[in-house]
Amino acid sequence: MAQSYRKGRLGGEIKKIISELLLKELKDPRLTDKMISVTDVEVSADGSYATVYITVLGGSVRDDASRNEKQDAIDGLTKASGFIRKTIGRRVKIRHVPELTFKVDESLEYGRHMSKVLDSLQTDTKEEVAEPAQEAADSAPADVDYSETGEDGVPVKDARGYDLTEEEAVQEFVYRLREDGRTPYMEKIAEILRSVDSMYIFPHYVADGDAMGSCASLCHLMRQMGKEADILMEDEIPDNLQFLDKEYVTFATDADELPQRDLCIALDCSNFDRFPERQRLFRECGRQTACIDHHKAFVEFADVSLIDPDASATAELMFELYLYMGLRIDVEAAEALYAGIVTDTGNFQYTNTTKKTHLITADLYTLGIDTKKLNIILYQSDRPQKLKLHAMIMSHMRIFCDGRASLAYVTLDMYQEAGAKTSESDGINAKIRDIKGVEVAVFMREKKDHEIKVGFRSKDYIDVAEICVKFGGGGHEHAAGCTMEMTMEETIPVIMNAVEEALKEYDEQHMLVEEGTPALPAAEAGIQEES
Ligand SMILES: [Mn+2]
Repeated sequence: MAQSYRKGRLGGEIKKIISELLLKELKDPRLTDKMISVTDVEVSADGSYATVYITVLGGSVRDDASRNEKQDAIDGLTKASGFIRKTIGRRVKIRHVPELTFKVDESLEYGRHMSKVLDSLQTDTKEEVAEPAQEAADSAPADVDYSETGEDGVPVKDARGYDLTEEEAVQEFVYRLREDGRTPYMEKIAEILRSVDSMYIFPHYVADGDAMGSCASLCHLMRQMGKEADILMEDEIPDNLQFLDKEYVTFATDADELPQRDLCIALDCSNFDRFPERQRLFRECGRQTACIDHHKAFVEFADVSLIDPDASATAELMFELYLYMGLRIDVEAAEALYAGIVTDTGNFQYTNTTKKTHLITADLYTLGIDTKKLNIILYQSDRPQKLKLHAMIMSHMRIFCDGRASLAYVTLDMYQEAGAKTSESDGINAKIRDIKGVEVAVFMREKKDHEIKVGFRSKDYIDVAEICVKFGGGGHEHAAGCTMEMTMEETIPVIMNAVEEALKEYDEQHMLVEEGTPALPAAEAGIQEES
């Protein structure tokens, strides 16, 4: 164990030195024209060679241009390896500087993680391994760490640089946080969260699982750190998310009623209109403001923002932030994050779901979440009133554009007649998108007189955010929305036209119409089968 710790330390030193050289000294254009991060350095058992793992920011593994970018980076580093080794020799006092091999860190996280776990288990069964004298001297600081940890746990420095006991090391997370373009923003937010003593946390209105889950996890962890933290809301918590509120939520819209705190932080809010009744609170009740979000159409509104449009959910990004901060994520925080991820990905069905989403979810299992309990609360606890409302909505649903579009709506009268809450119309949009052959689904909700919220979902090839932008809204490729200041009757034809146009435009671009074949005949057939 001692040996792997020292190797880890040398690897860490090498990682630091190469990262610095990449920033300042290495001038090869193959290294300066892109963002290269060193993710890990593995030193062989005898210290004679080291594998340096790098990532090159931008592009995907599959596309050939980015493959060349990566090979370029490897070539550039290999050419500079003499200079790099000399610098390492100067900075770290070791007899022999390892030979360096550079590799692109692609998708081997899990495999490398497992081999590390196995290594640690094997070393564990052996008695102390004999060490070269120089290295033993090199490891002196490690001994200090040993005495501080007490007799039970032999400390292991993990990839993120904090101490784990042996038992915890075996349980180490599958997902490993890496340095990338988000890191400076993560650092800024982390610094703020560490330094403040008090905060208000803002989910968006009509809160969903991601907004509530992200906010609850943050509120819980901040309170555990001894900080004053509360979630401020302006409307009801949906029934199936109430379990997340462990006396965290205060309903407030009046800025004069609340004392000032160090920070107001909004989670899962893509713009300033996502909490209309609490805008003054956000501006006036915090000495500074921050935001963490994952929406593509994010519009800046806080002093500091951490935005990752590739994250499936804000909760996913929150998990990474907690890792970055070295916070202990307990089972309560993990369950809140699970609620966020599982709802924002439509149970891992939406295209925002990535390998990372699954790795992080796997880690939430490691932390002990009770998925059976959570899934019953989240998905199997509907009120009969909700079903009555859905029946009313579905009875008015229309299919248009030859079965490629669907539309449904709900009015204030319908809520009242069914005895249902506003949040109980959630899920309709996905349901009417799930019809076979439907590409675009529109769900319209009367919020008040002359204010209609229009939600769009698409399945495959239509970018619904583009449609919404025309009406002053926005969102993601497959999920977007806008607000129309008209009556329901007026809104319906306007939106149907916009959808029709988007589909027509797509067909024209893809020559489906010009070739004289009906657009997607299967779609039409699909609808007929259903009826
Ligand atoms: Mn979200």
